Formats: sequence, C-alpha cells, structure tokens
Amino acid sequence: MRRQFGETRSVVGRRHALISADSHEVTPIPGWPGARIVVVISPHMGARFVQFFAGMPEGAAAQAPGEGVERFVFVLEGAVTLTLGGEAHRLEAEDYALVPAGTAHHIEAVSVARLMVLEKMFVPLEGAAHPDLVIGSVGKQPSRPMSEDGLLSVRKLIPVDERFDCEINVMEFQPGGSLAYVETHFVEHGLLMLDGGGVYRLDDDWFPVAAGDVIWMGPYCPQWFGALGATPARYLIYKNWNRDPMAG
Ligand code: UGY
Ligand code: MN
Repeated sequence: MRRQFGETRSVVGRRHALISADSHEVTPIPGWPGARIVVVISPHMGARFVQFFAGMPEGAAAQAPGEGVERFVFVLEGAVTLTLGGEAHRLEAEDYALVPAGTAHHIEAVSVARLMVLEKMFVPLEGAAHPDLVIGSVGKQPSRPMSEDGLLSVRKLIPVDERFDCEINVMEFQPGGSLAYVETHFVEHGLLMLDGGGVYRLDDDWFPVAAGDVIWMGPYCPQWFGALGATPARYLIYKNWNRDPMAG
C-alpha cells in the first residue's frame, strides 16, 4: 500500500525491532534461486541469527546454508519437500524441520509456498552428541498450560534435550491473556505473529502487533505481551537455549 507520508509500524532500535509487512524489502540471497526473500532479522541489527521469509514459486529449490549453520524451516503456506539422505519429507502449512548444521539437504516447492526460515551458527556442547534432524507439525505437539488463569499455553517444537542449542515454541494467548511479568533475560528472541494480535512491550515502549509482524528482542530487552481482540493470539518464538552464557 502506498503511504503518502512515509508511515510504517516498523521500528528498529538498539535492542529490539518490530518489522511489519508494509516495510518488507526483497533481497536476493545465495542458495535460494527464484525465491522472493525478505530478511527481517539479521546480525546487521545486532541479532546473532538470521530470520527470513521465502516465497517460492512451484519448482523452486533451495540449497543448504553455509558451514556450521543450522536451519529451522516453518511452512506458512503451500507445500515443500525437504530432501536429505535420499529421503524426501513433505512439509505443509504448520509443519516444520530443524536441520542440524552440516546436513546436506535441499528444499523444493511442490506448490507455490511461503516459508519462514531461521538460521544460526550452531553452538556445540562439549561431551554431547550432535543433534538429530527434527521434523514435526505444530498441532501434533502437546499444548501445555503456562499460566494459572488458563489463558496462556505453549507447544514446544524442539525436543527438550541439551544437544539442541535453541528452543522454538508456539505460544497461544486467549483474549485477555498475557505474559505474567516483564521478562528480562540474556537469551534473544526471533518472533513471528501467526494469528490475532495485541500489545507488545519492548524496552520502554508498547506496540500494537498483528499477524505477520516479526519482532527481534535482543539480550535483556524487557518484554511483555498482552492479547487483545476476540480471537486467540499465537506466535512462533525462537530463543538460544541450553548453553552457558559465556559460550556466546
Ligand atoms: O520463552 C520466553 O522467554 C518467552 N516467554 N518470551 C516471550 O514470550 N517474549
Ligand atoms: Mn522471553
């Protein structure tokens, strides 16, 4: 949509960013020929990971990321196949995969598809084995209550296992539900609003947020969310996890 006075809900600060779809910029990146890539979070803003949308025409194919990089793929629309070790896994909307660093693979769109991809340098844990491939579907993960009022629940997409250096969850807030307190922690977040909306506190500001918005919360960014509206709000949220704060 054309905006006469250059308005946007996007804000980029030192310790947080909110990127709304009206400010998406398409930028080609290696390994994704033919795809419409929008990088929404990257080390250029201070994050230690990359998060991007990939719009793929039918038949487009993506290659594995660089050395030492692990990749999380979440299907927003359409269907893709993830092929590794000679085996093809079909992923449709709300299906996901965490592909460990060093795993040769490719991703092919079997229809027009839209993905959210998150990549980071894997941080190994001394004495622990390399993590396995994770493939799953949001609806198949148990929904665990997270608040006494019954208004907040979480689905964990990655196994609870210290071999993994990240956690990726889907949090669901019933209307009126909120985080119980303002969190301040050393881990950072990449977030995608999946459904509904509400108000996000980031540092000392409160922002209206809606489905499609992406948020980066850097280390120690004070954060809080309250759901507004008649329908539940859901978001996908990444955090670096299971590692010593000294490990980087
Ligand atoms: O897991 C988390 O730190 C999560 N509760 N943070 C958030 O929703 N902003
Ligand atoms: Mn948090």
